[in-house]
Amino acid sequence: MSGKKSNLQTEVTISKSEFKASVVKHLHCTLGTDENKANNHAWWKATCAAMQEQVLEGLRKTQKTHYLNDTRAVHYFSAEFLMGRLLSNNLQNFGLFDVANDALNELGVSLSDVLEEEPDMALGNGGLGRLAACFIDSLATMDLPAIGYGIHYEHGLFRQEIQGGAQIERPDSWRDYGNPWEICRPESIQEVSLYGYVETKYGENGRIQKEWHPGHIVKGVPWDIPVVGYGGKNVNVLRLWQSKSSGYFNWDVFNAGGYVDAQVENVQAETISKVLYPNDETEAGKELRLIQQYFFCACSLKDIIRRYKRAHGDDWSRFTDQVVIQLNDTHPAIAIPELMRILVDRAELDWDSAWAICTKVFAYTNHTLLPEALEKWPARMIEKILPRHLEIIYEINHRFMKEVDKKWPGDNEVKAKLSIIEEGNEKMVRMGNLSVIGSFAVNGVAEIHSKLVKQNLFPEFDALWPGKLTNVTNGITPRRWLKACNPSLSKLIDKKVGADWPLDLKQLEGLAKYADNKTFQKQFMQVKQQNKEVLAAEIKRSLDLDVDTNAIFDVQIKRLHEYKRQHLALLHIMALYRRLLENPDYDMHPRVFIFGAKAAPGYKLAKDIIFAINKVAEKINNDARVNNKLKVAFLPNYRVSLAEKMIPAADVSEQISTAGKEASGTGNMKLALNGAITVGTLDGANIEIAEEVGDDNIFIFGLTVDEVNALKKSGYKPYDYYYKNAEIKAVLDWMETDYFTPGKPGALSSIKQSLLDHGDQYLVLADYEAYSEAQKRVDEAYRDKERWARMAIINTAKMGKFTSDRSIQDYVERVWKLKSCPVNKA
Ligand code: Z15
Repeated sequence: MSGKKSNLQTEVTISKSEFKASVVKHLHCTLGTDENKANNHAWWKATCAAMQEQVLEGLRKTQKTHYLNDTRAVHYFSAEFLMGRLLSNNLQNFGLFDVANDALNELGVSLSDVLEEEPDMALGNGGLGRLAACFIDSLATMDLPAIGYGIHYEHGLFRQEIQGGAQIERPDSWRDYGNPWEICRPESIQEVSLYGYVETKYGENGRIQKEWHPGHIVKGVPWDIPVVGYGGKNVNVLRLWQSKSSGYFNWDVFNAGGYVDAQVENVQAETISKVLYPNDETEAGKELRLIQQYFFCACSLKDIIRRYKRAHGDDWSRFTDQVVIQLNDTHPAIAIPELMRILVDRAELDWDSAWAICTKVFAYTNHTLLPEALEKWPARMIEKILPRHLEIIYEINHRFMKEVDKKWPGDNEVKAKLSIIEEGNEKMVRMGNLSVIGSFAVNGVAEIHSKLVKQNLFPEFDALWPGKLTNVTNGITPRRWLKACNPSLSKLIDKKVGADWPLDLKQLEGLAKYADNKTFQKQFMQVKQQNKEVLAAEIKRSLDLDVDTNAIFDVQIKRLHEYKRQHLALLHIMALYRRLLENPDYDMHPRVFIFGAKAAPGYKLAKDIIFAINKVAEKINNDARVNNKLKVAFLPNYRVSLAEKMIPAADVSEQISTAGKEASGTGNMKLALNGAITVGTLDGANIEIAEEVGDDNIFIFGLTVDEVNALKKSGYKPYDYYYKNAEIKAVLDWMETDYFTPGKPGALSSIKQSLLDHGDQYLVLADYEAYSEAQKRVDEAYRDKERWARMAIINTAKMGKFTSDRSIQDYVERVWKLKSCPVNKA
């Protein structure tokens, strides 16, 4: 990034006493309470309201600036935005954190307690949703005209409880007591059609006209969440759509005495934005999910077109200059046929002109190669819900097949592969193919992933349109993931390299020269120690478990998925336990393995792995023979706000996916930025992290992508590893006893079965020995305090590449062609 603003140069200057007065005013006038009666929740709301005054002033100025400059803008379409909490972030970005802290202090209130009152805005599952949140933070920070479009879910990702070791899902009701940040915009309500049929009409000039007669109409109500850029000058918006009944009232049904039935239609309309689907990387193919996708895309496109027409009327010629739409995975891919429908059926453009517009507007990000995550919808389902869209999809495909035939004449195999339609028992619409065909740019999210997208997923598309497939390596916002979550480390960094690193993360490189400095090493590790003590207190509070902060804090935090291999870590933990039981003098530095993970509610084996981790933890944590060396803590309800507490305290970062399966990973970046050392495979962004920190400052192990492929090709036999490696055998057999589940032998055996009888798809056993050996290297390195401190410092110093500002700059230059538009004064 070129812009080198100092973080002192913020737009807003409000004094402590003014802030105090504002909080008290809101306590009285917004919340109807007073300083004596108010609880922390009321203080939280009043503090948000005080902050929101500043935020909305920034929003107004930003929107005016964008309007007056008629700026080109990016529209980030995403079914998920995993925002987490906003108060601390907004205070930080406005440079008002200390002001608020002091102001509340004088009112006898603790800001950190107040911050804990805020429910996480968990409108996302994991990496993909959090990436969207980091990206809109960077867009706002970099003064880029941008709007996030998504769904205003009434219930975000479920709250996880652990009962008897097992995951229980509870509804997340983040808005039950109100959301102080969101603004309803009834003036921008949109209507969305569903179901019905298509009428074919013949115009005077012989032109065929299609008219969709919908069966249902639902309303989309927009809620705006201000997105405050660092420095507080630029405030963008995240616009989330809530579904409502359109108010269309079926009087016929009512007159027939069906008042209740008529109301049922309302209930159905309001179901659309009720709940976030909790599956990360598996497509369930549910009708409601497709309706959710179409609902938010249709609302958002209407919104974009309304704004465009306000400036340009019916002249479509400048549309592609003003509008670019980034599709966050294929979830919003239905926007492509929807824009075609608007242009062809409504604006009455000819097909070719409409297609030319479409293919200059959309760009698509692919986030996975996992076949179960690649969306396919039954053609029959699309036909029922969106009959006109299915026709349009067929027309897009028909014309595309002609193009394919020009390139590969008569090659039916390549046609079958590239077709949007998958033929078979049930015709399916492949949303990935539709996205590639309808976009002008397609990107993967890390170098290796983008390479595999080109080589394995879409090789023919790459041959057909050279240069269309590209890479933009993911990033994370250093404002939330270092400055706000790790204030002690941030202050230490400020002293060494100045305070501008949150806007220019490459400046962290300036820390490298202190990597061997004993004093700095001490300071750096002292901060880590303090953060570990804070997390230890949280572990005590949450699990009633005592952990030794001199132990290595070994952290694996991510969605529970077999490809991420939490069970590889579990086998190794069991092996350490076994080594300690067999030899009480087994030489290892004390270690606490700390997990956070949610499993999709319908993903049986993932839930079994959570259960197994908890059962093994229970046994180990209560076994005095090994307690001075080994503990396991599974922290329930992993979420953004918990990540903010875990990441600053981590010594070791577990990034152990099967090579080729993790598209990028972003937790890997957050942990390394906070001085944790990665134990990782050569997968996703781990490879680029290794390039940045150097081989001495990371623990790489395991099979590479090529080795994985070769092993699978030669016929992988997990039983070979079971019989060859006594430790693997002992540990897997242990799972079948009732040692960890007294009275219930076999309660953990589904894991063993998946690894042996079901073929161990993710090569856990093949990588076990290398992993165990890498963990010995970790142990040895940690005992050398200076070596470890040096490694940790280098990790923080070399993370500059992974700021989401760099990712966004890549998108701006290579995809969006956007110009920044700083907000005018006054
Ligand atoms: C998701 O969180 C990711 C990919 C998906 O296809 C879906 Cl549906 C959800 C993740 C990737 O697994 C992760 O490697 C990547 O860092 C993240 O998206 C952001 O790109």
